[in-house]
Amino acid sequence: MPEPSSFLEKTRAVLVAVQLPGVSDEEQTESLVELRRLAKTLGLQVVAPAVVQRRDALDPGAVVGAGKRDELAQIVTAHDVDVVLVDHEIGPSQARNLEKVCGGVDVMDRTAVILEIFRRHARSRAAKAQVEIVRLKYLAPRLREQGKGKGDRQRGGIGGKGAGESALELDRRKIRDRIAELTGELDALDTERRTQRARRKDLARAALVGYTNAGKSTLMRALTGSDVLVADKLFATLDTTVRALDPPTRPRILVSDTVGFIKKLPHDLVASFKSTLDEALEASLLVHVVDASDAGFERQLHVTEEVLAEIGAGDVPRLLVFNKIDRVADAATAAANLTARWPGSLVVSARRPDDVARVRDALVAAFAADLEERELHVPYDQQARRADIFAACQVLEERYVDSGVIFRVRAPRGFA
Ligand SMILES: Nc1nc2c(ncn2[C@@H]2O[C@H](COP(=O)(O)OP(=O)(O)OP(=O)(O)O)[C@@H](O)[C@H]2O)c(=O)[nH]1
Ligand SMILES: [Mg+2]
Repeated sequence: MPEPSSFLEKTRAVLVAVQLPGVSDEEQTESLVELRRLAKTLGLQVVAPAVVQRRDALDPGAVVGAGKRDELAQIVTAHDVDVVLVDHEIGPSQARNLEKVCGGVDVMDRTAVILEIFRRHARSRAAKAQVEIVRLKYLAPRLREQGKGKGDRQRGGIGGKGAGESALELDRRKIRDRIAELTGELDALDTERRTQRARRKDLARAALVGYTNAGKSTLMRALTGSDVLVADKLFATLDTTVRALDPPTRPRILVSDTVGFIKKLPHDLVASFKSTLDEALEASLLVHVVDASDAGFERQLHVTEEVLAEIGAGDVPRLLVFNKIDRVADAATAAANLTARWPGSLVVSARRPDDVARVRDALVAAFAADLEERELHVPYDQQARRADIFAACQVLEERYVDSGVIFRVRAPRGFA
């Protein structure tokens, strides 16, 4: 399989899927709608109807069978297709086979599509390094000798970095060296991040999590007055951003915006984003945002829950927020059904200030319930602690005694 960067100048795509047993027609359709949106996020135009084949299993050799092979070859020629997108992760030989069937045009699997989006959207050094590591691991077994197929022209470099090396110039040993170098870079960044996180340890923290495009960043903006990126793209956000609720609350509540999830998320990618998501894992409340206007929202909700469990956040308390209700027909009935089915959830539009205020109130209430009344004694020579107390607690009373100040507070559980 050629390296994803070589698709940058291609625009005309066709989708291929193998419908396996246990996958309903509805689910198959949703999956293809999603792949189409992934393609659109990359600037690819899907020019023909998808080719869907029912099979008992994904064949390790040929992805499509004899009949569909001709159909696909015809579509590729008739629509002048540049790239075939497969709705599964496929191996190098499957890809080569499919390329042959399609007269040499490039083949890109779901993982490659997602990796390319991540590569383009990565902004911070950490995100760039994480994505590059996963890409290198993905590419290593797929490297081919030069000049074998249409997709092997040397363009773009791994990770789009200025090094000017293409995947083909880098042999596997060089790839290993580069991965080691990037891992070292990440470790250094991690130390930095840990220090920052330690400083926030005692504060009330909530994290916005959910399927990609659910509206996490939109809600983040509305809740905190920050200017995080909002875009009708999949995986617009790759970095975790942390901001306090604004207008401020006592105690201060920090909210983090995080990378979105998607089904069939490559495993390495999940692992690499674990460090980014650690931020979220330390939160005492996860605000799970769901796009209620998406036909597949229920499946998306489950995928998110599965990934959360996978990264070790299965037990963190949740606030379930169904978003984009403004886009749902007969919103009142839909909202009633959602709250009946998921008691304690909120149904909102992140675009409506009143709804955002309800989310805010729910956050404040969740943390208030978690506060315990205590007395803290702070000696006069440790008055620097005063700012920490005011940031993290509701201060009910301040008494001056000989040895220092006694604060009667409502503090988050475990506040030191
Ligand atoms: N109609 C409507 N659109 C919304 C709402 N919330 C978000 N959107 C739109 O949905 C798209 C995705 O919103 P984001 O906030 O970027 O979604 P996200 O969950 O951060 O997505 P990723 O960062 O890609 O995971 C944008 O075009 C938003 O304007 C809403 O309540 N109603
Ligand atoms: Mg976002």
